Amino acid sequence: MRLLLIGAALMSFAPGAGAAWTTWTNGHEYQVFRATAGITWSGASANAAALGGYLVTFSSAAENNFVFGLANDPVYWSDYLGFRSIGPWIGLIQSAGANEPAGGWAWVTGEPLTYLNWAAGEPNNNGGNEGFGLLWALTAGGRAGTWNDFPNSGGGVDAKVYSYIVERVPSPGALPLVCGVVILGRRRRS
Ligand SMILES: [Ca+2]
Ligand SMILES: [Ca+2]
Repeated sequence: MRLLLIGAALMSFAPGAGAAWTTWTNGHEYQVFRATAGITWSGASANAAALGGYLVTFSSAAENNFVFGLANDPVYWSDYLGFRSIGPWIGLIQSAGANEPAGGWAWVTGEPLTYLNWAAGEPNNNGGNEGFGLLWALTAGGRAGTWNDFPNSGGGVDAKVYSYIVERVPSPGALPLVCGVVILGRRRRS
């Protein structure tokens, strides 16, 4: 029993341990995070890196649909001017000086941006400063897996972004290390 507790304690120090990561068919782990005071794209991206990952990237409709399932909860969404709904930040970014509104978009990982899922009318560079991607629904109180370009700081006082989605590739050495400690402990005991 004591050795099992040691193993559990070690696991609690693993990056992101104790949180609800969900693994998809590609082996990557995904989690939606809330930021109750609001968060910029840059802040969310830094948090993702600190967790050993990156803001989520969508290589296919299947991946987009799977991740939207994780984010399809009202706690991650906020109102935009009473007629749209703001979802979590994703790993889409536009290079400075690109042709507006659709030029220069890329995934933060450098993966090819081949699959596209912009909401109708997006990207539109509304206000002239929208260079960061998030999930966006075209109805008040709605939720959707479609994308919008948005300002880094959100769309003003009444249009903050309160969540973000992190994707990460599990480290192949992490789990065997923990298991090895538990096995070693058992051997000592016997
Ligand atoms: Ca991905
Ligand atoms: Ca936009």
